[in-house]
Amino acid sequence: MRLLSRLLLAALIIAATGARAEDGYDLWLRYRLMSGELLKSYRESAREIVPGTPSATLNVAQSELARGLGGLMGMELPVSAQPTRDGSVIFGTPASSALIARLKLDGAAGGLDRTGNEGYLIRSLGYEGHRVTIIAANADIGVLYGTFHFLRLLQTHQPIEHLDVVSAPRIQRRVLDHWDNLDRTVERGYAGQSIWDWHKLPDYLDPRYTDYARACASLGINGTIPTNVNASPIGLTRPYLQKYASLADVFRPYGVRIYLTARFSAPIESGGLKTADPLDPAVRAWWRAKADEIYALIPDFGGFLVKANSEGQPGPQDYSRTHADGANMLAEAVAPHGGIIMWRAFVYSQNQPDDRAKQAYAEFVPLDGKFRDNVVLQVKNGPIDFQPREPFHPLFGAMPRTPLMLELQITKEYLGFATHLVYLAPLFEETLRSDTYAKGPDSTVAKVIDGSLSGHGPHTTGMAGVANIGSDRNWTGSHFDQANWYAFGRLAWDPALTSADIAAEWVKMTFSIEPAFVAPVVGMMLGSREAAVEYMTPLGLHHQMSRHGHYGPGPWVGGGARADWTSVYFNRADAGGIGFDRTKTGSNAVAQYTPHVAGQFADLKRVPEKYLLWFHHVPWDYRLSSGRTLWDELVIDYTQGVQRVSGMRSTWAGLAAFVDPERYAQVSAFLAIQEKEAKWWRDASIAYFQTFSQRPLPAGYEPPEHDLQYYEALCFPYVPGSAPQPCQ
Ligand code: BDP
Repeated sequence: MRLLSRLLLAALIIAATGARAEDGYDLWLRYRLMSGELLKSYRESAREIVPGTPSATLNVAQSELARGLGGLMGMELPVSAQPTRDGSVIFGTPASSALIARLKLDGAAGGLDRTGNEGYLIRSLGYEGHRVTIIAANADIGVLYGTFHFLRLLQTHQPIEHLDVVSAPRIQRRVLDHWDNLDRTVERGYAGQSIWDWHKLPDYLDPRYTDYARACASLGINGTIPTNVNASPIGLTRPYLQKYASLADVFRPYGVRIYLTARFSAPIESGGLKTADPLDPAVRAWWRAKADEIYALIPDFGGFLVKANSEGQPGPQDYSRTHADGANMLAEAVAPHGGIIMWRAFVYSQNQPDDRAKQAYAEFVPLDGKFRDNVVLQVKNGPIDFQPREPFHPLFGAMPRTPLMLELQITKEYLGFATHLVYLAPLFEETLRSDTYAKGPDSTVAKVIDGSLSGHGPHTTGMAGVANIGSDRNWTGSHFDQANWYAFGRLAWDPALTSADIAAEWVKMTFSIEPAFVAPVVGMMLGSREAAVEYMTPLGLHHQMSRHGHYGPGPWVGGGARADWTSVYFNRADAGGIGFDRTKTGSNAVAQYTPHVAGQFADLKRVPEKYLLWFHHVPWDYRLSSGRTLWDELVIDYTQGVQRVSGMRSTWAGLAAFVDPERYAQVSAFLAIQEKEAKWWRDASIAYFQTFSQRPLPAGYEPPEHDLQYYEALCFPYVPGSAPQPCQ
């Protein structure tokens, strides 16, 4: 009896505090019961829901409102056709809601004229004697986005009595690129298998697909490419098209469109043609028919994403045609249906001896202005490959007559997989704010990709993120990696948001609103990317990871099939110094930037030190702005990276009281892994580079734990995200 009453009491406490086992599945959409004064005021401001004529999307908005408000405020809200009291939440479009139509929300004092197809406004108003909140948009999807915004205000404990929000996305195509294979492996995926259960599709629709679309919509992500850029020709065969069509049906109410990756040689492999030459009439006809077939199944199909003539993929150059010939052929096939082609600029060839960083520019700049209107060039943030830090890609300042979209990597292939806590918004923000000087000062990458610098009228704009999502219960392999999905979506909607604001929002929604928790965790997140740069690739080093699986350090990696897949190619360490000379005396990659930027990068005295070894080969005894030698500074940076991770561990150790035990324990364990691996990166890198510098470590700095042979001998044949590789 006593035991029973104790259990009852425990259950009551759990119900009252909202504490329960958390596995991360709910992401930032947890809607746990609030408490305190604010709850009282929310209960006055949100007392009933007033929908208009239903539609698939408006139904989603309504159930989200009910779920969100109900969860946060612990009550079921009545639904009414008219506002019957103060605290009505009226939502809809002028077409679906007579109330909203009557409120005349356009014109100077209005706002719907500023919200376009996807934007919304949220406003507190007086209506027939009642205080009401309206969530209004021109199209249903805008209402859904506005609904999520409104709920975010409550989740982050903002006042909601006097709202006047107008929001519209700065970028049109906000898409997730999944590098998922048809066998359910995920290239560079660290969160389990692919979430797409191809074998059971199209007949079984895992409820996770709906939850995925809902999470995307909560951020404004409006497109998904479910398959790998290293595409299988099977991916465009009829049975798979039917699978995508069933996914598209699930995603549609959430405003998420499907695009597909296309393998350039598919006309041969699955069409039985002898060639995939883009100028061959039969090939063109095959793609047109394929596009027609897809659109018959998926009327709102977005178009194709193509990786061609890169890393062994087929492409137009196999037939001595240009990237423009290839892209334009596909563009012609989807144009009648309103589709687009996202053609990747990530190309470099093993037959090209020139600096890998220069090759995309060399290929594409001569083609500026030669692409059809419905082609967008998808450019990675930097000229090499999603490294912990890269200067911005020179193409952003060099193709004024071609729409460019930005490609970011959310999955942390080069930043510690799922176990390292590395918040990527500062990396994304660094790229977006980089100034290309394409049209003088303030020609930032953000302005290039949002079209505001366009010299050729309005055009398609876009931002893609390589997804970090998989079948793991927490979606992304770790709790903190959810923040990277979140940050990508928020920045794609508004590239002007700051990493700090996004982090604070996410922490409050995902973990706890307590200031004593939010401040240290946001601090930890904001410093985490710099920590990773320091323990992996300080001072502009890049591409220093181990071969194949990219797990752990490998600055000694050399030889093999191609030089530009090795670390020694990029670090160029020798007795004389370290770094890649990309100035006039070296590869002259600096010349691909506009003169203002090139002048800065080329000048040893003016290059930002974070890019020093990216652009310069520097002697070991070169003095940095700190007054220290390059060698000492390198050692200190590597060490500082490790120390920062230790600092993150101790910060987290003091926060147990704010987090449920499940998530707390996993984050703690992962931080311990990160600390161990950060030390591994530091020690292995110092051990290797010391063989060239032949210098002692600065006083007080510990030598590597093992000798270089130990680190070089480590081998991991089974690494998530890549095919098994036997150890030699
Ligand atoms: C590299 C990845 C490789 C991808 C490639 C790409 O290691 O798996 O296929 O990017 O973006 O970073 O195509």
